[in-house]
Amino acid sequence: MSLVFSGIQPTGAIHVGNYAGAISNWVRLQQEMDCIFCIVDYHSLTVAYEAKEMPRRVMDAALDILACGIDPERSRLFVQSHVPEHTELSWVLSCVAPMGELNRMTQFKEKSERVDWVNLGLYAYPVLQAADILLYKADVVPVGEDQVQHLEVTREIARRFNHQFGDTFPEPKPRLTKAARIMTLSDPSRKMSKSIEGSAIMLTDSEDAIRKQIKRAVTDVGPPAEPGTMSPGVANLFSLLEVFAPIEVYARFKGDYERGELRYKDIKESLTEEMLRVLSPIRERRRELAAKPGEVCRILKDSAADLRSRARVTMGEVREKLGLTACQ
Ligand code: AQP
Repeated sequence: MSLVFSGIQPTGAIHVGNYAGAISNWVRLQQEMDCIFCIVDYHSLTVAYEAKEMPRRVMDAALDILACGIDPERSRLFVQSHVPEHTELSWVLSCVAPMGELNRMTQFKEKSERVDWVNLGLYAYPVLQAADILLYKADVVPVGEDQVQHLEVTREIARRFNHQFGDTFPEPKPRLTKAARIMTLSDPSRKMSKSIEGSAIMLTDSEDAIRKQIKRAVTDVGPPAEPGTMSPGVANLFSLLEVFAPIEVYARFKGDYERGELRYKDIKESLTEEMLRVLSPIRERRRELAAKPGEVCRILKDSAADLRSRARVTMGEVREKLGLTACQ
């Protein structure tokens, strides 16, 4: 059976882009595959943050993910730093990771432009991500489009390790949703992102805030890049509609668009209602879970205990292959 691994950073509240591009897929995949989901707190150390805020951020991410429908009876949900083998494998993999590939990473380039000085962790981010995935020998990785380039690095690292030390790791494949890249509603040229203030609809935003953001969504930004193509703002509304609305609603608006009869006001109103319909039970579940933080911690700790034993098996094999066996 395929093994799924995916992660999310505790860098802020989860937004509808994370839901559309990744978490909605996690919820679907857990019905048919063995799934491991991770709150990647080590990754989030690569950008500035307040240490005293971290426990709350991790808890918020866990609440959001569980409220979206991740079932702890079916899937493992854990915190990356609870399984220290992630960083151990990351060092090993950094010794086979090609710097030429890492130098090309778009996310590194974009994130380094936003800071005064660049830390090594931000550069090595894809190597730690490779360790996250390969530690469990996962073969399916549901992610948004922005992570596909990083996953290619994981595949390259797996190939190089296998070539140098013998067959050990599978080459994991990305699994994208139809809405793999949701853009900022007020600026459809930029990816919706947690760390860019005001760029996202958060799962926990009030109904009023969601209504206002969708109402103000940019639809026309001059003529389309190519005649006959949808403008980026309208394409973004359709991507969101595809995730949040039943297929008939999506098809009806697509038909309107093709006949030149699409009214932006109508698609925005419909998207608002459909999004609220999906998000309101998620918000309700989140409120219930937030009242039981002990139970949420138990889920995270039980998963970590189970995964730590799997991680130790892989690290035993890796140490053996590397010859780190003296005096054992
Ligand atoms: N705009 C997006 N559209 C579709 N998918 C997205 N993802 C992120 N943004 C979008 C996917 O969500 C998963 C978790 O993302 P992450 O938190 O690990 O890191 P990220 O890609 O860096 O997400 P953000 O929101 O942009 O966070 P910050 O601002 O902290 O960097 C991933 O599968 C990602 O592809």
